[in-house]
Amino acid sequence: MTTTTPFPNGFLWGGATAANQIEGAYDEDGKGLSVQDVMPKGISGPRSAEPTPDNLKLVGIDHYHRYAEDIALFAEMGFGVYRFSIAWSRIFPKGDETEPNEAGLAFYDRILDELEKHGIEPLVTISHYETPLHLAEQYGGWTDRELIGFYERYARTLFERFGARVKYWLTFNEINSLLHAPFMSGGIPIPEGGVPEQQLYQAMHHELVASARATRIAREVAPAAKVGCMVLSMPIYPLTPSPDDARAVMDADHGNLVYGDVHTRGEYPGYFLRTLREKGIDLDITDQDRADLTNTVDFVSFSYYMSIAETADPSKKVAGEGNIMGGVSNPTLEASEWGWQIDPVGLRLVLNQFWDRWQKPLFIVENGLGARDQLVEVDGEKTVVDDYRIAYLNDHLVQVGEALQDGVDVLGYTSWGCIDIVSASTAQLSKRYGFIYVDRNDDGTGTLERYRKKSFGWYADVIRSNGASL
Ligand code: BGP
Repeated sequence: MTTTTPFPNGFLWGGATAANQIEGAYDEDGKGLSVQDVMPKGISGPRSAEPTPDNLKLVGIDHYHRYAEDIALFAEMGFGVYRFSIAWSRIFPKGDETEPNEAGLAFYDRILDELEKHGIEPLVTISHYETPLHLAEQYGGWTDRELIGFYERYARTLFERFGARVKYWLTFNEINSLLHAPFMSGGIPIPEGGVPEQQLYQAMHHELVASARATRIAREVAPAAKVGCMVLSMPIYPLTPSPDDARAVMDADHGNLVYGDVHTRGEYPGYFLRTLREKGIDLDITDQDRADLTNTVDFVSFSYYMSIAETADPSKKVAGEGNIMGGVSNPTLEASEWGWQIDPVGLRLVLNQFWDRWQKPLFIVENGLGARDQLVEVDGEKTVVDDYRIAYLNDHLVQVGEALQDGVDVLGYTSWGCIDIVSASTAQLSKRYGFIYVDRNDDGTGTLERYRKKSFGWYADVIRSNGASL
């Protein structure tokens, strides 16, 4: 019996992580501090003056020393691609040096050696919420135009060192989160009363210019490289069919889609310029900036976890739980324990929206379910019976198949947190995403042993059958 699948031959199946959430070794081999090393409570908690022992990211899951074992487990599942980030402050410890830290570069050579050994394609995020702390404290993060030059030097160093071994590159993780998470996403210290909007939007502009310049440099230095932008995606539904709610959705959508518009069209769209006018924001945009922005990307990648609703009615504006992008809860959807509303169909909608809007190949580089897993013993083996995660992923991948049948060009899928790692929003380990359980608890105790969950075998079957087993 021939098994049919909507997934094309060569579809890239894999998983995703980020340096600050997996590596640990926060000060080893010359690594400088990043903003994550002083965020012990995650995105909404206060930063600390210095790294503190309660910050689980200082050790992470010790991937810095256990990378070979972890990559072998990814290979056992049959990964064709593995997304990871390079920690900027391993390469330039303070961020404004002129010469890179060789020990930092050598670590990622070792990662690439292991991936090559197993025939796994690397997909590298250049900056994944890991701005060097010195750039935050000395320059105010991305509010300072100088960061464009520092980022350019960093990106050029990576393309020169790894350009022959890495085909897929992402410039910034969730570049559209800066306005909502200035310190984590833009390395911008947040004063009492918040960061003035003029500074936030100027920082957004600097990142977009830096992303475009990195794209141009890749073309010069690593011609085989494919460069993508990476945005946080979230379908937004009107809370009621009223035109006012529909317009509220359009406004919210514009706030998110402008980043992909700039990366694929090479200029700011009219609706964004109107937003700036109405906010009284006068961006410093040079002629060189405008020329730089025309360096558009090869593909668009995005994270997908949930959808939200939106309304024009202030009385209904009960903030959507758990997510940084605002919106309100959708009464028709269930939510995870952290309030993220589960909507597999939303993934098909986003894939169609992005394909129709930008006509660029798409890459799903984050999707997964964070849950409190229970380690149990089955037939003498320690494991987690994570049927809830299998159901979440299966339902979402079925929708990817639907989008492929809609004619959407999807390059691949890297499930988020393919191994348990530290959560970005909560800075905890108990919000687990992995196919692999890691024995480390929120209080820092644990053996760091790895155990295959039930979803490990399930995902191996999905990959082996190229989606036919869904
Ligand atoms: C995205 C980040 C990832 C990851 C993911 C899951 O916003 O790009 O780094 O953390 O969210 O979120 P969390 O870890 O907070 O559950």
